[in-house]
Amino acid sequence: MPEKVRFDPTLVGALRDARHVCVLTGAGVSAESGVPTFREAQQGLWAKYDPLQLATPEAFERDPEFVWRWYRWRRELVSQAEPNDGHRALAELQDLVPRLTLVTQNVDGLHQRAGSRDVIEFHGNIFSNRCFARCNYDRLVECDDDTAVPTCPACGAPARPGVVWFGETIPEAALNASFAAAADCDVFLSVGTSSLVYPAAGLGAIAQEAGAITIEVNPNSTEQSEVFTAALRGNSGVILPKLLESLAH
Ligand code: BJW
Repeated sequence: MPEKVRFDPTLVGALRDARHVCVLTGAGVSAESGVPTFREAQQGLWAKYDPLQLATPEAFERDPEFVWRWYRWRRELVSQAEPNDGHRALAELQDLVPRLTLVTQNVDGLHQRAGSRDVIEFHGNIFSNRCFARCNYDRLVECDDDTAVPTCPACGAPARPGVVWFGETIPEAALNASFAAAADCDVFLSVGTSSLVYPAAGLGAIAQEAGAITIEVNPNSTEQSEVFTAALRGNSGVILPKLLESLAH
């Protein structure tokens, strides 16, 4: 990435004049904080496991202890990670436009730690425990008790991480707010997501159909690249701060 980057003036103008910006983020935005993405090479101990086989209710039913070990490893990793320039640029953007809705598929809380407000956590939060028997218990845990499989304090059933697994529905409030924001915004940014997992991957098309300028920020092309008005190729920790800089000129 050269020092001086020139973005298409139409895109910069659209962002500068936007009434409502909607941003969808994925694992790529946390990659520069050292949090591994899903569909790229995984690190260390878990390199030989497919995360997609672990993020399902069936995997939890089969071997809850094993699934908990994976989530505890990730909780530890995320606790030690710090927000990066991409997270910080999005937090800053919130104060530069009249309205910004930030929808994240990430469960790591790094946007909030960077200063973003009212973040919509589409796939939940890794630091919460939820009842696997669906008694509605769902709380952030202040300290992990390290029991192999913790129990729900409300009903005694096994507790699970408070995230959304494959085949599970998205929390209703998060889903409705995200769909409404995508349909209402005039600029939509899709940042660091492979755009493979629905319904989150459908938000860009909703925005596009509603007439928004849609921009993908990703070093690689995705299944949805064609849907977007424009692609900014590069790491979000580099592209987003430069995009913000260009707003000022
Ligand atoms: C960088 C970078 C840098 C790297 N800077 N970028 C319609 C069609 C087909 C299927 C379905 C459909 N509707 C529903 C489905 C089924 C399913 C689905 O989508 N399957 C597909 C795989 C085909 N969806 C569901 O089951 C969802 N539920 C649902 O729809 O309920 C209704 C329903 C129920 C039953 C039947 C049918 C409908 C739930 C999805 C839950 C996803 N959960 C996970 C795990 C969360 C918990 C956890 O963290 O453990 O969410 S899976 C995983 O994927 C995680 C992520 O949020 C999600 C998306 O991944 P993401 O963020 O895009 O990461 P990657 O790794 O894929 O990509 C990283 C990107 O970053 C890459 O592009 C890199 O290039 C880029 N990158 N470095 C910027 N520095």
